[in-house]
Amino acid sequence: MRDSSEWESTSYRTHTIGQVVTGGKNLIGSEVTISGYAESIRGRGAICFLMLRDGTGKIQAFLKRDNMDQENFDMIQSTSRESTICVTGVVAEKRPPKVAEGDPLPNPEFEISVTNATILAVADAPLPVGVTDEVNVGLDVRLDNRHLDLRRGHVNAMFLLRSKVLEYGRIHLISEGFQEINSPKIIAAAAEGGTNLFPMKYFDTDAFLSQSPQLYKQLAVLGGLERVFEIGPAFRAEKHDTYRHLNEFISFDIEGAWMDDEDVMGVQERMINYIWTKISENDMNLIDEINKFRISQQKEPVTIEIPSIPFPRVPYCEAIEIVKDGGGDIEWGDDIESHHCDIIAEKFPGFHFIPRWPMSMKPFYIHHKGDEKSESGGQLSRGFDLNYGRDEMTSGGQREHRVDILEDNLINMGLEPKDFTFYTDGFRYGAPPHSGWGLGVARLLMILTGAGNVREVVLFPRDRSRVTP
Ligand code: AMO
Repeated sequence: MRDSSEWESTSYRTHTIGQVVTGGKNLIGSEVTISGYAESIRGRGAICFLMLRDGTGKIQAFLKRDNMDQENFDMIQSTSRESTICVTGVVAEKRPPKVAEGDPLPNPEFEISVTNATILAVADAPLPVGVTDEVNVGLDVRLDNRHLDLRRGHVNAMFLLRSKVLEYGRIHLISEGFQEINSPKIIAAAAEGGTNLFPMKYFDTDAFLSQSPQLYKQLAVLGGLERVFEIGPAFRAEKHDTYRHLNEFISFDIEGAWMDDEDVMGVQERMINYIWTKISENDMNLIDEINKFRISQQKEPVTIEIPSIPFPRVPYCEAIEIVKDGGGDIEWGDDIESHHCDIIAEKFPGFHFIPRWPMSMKPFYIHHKGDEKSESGGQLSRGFDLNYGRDEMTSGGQREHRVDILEDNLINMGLEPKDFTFYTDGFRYGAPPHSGWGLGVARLLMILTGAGNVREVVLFPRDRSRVTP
């Protein structure tokens, strides 16, 4: 539920339900108008108890046939759950429940003694997804009916938390001098390899949906914007069907001039530390709401432990040794897959960076220093990942700012330099060394909410089988 103490009145309410519930003492005897969803409608004959819920709280409205328009009373008494209703009435203190002698008195609760009420919209019955009942419907049915699923307390709390994560992330980056940008999502060249692009027709030419703001955030920095960030959609035509991949996801990106990989790892860990700190200070009510549901499902509650910084650095070469020692089948030059990450996570269960990947495994824009080689002689790069348990949260790195090497990289990776002149031209007139990263927002939310699937924390997920709602 949201804190609405500062909200102004609107045409449909003088007060939010949250304002009445928390400020009820000062409102006793006053007339208020509130609007909400009918969570339950009880009572027969001449009286009716209506539990109303808005996004800020729940309150009981007490309706008496003799006190109001009788036709309206009858309609409300026979209406369906989740219908929306506007009521006007007087705030009263609810009679407190009996307490045993010596026990503390509960906080006073308030109700509305209704003088006027109207139905704003009638809900169909039955509901395809229960809002307050514990109905066991699968994720697919919930996502098909996301508009109702979102009304459930813990789902609502997850999306509030998501908004908080973005807010705190923004605040932190702005405090470190980053400015927000918006890069185009209709593009002509691939940043992250050409195989997973969604093609589209752009008037008479071919274009694609952007896989990442990568090349544009770099151009912004080359242009002198120094430190930029963007929170925006990225599209990947990947045929993955896993708990952590979507075909459209929100990428939280930064890019900064005069910074190397280590510098931007610092930005990342400070930002994550700040997000966790702020959540533990301000938003434990949301975590409690999520845990109430988790406990009802016999799931472990989530805990918010502020990750201490710096996060461990487990360089790629060391990570490979850890996996091998743990019995994993891996060789230098292989990708570190989830089952390998499980082995690393036994030693490093929280956030940990994996820096210095082989250059051959990183995109063309990643920087390498010629003399940084593995024991077997393989070229190392300034690319890194941030992992948590078995999941990758972030990729990033220092970027190649020397245009001749950048063009060699393109050729070595089978790409056409002429397709990238809009990008490489940006490096021809003086280019600062720069670095950045891209963080998958939904993956971070999986940690905070305990969700086992990114779809839980994405409003309307897009995967191979879902383009609606
Ligand atoms: P990368 O491709 O690793 O790097 O993506 C960055 C982060 O985005 C998230 N992510 C995804 N989340 C959900 N579904 C997907 N299909 C998906 N793909 C990626 C992950 C990942 O770590 N340009 C670089 C970033 C950079 O170097 O600045 C990039 O896009 O959490």
